[in-house]
Amino acid sequence: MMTLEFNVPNMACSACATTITNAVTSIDSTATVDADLKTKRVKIDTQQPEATVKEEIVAAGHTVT
Ligand SMILES: [Cu+2]
Repeated sequence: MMTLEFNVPNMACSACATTITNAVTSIDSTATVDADLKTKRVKIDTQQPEATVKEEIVAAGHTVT
């Protein structure tokens, strides 16, 4: 298990956070996602590699920086 941290600047509301959470858990059902709407940061505990998780969030329509 590894903790990743991403900036997702266009994450605006809890629906965005849910979209991101669902995207991540679709590739890793054991992942935990902690999205902070104020700081636009998403913390993810996952076994998937960083690039894979990033791709999945981008595919869900969000920009990752
Ligand atoms: Cu939203």
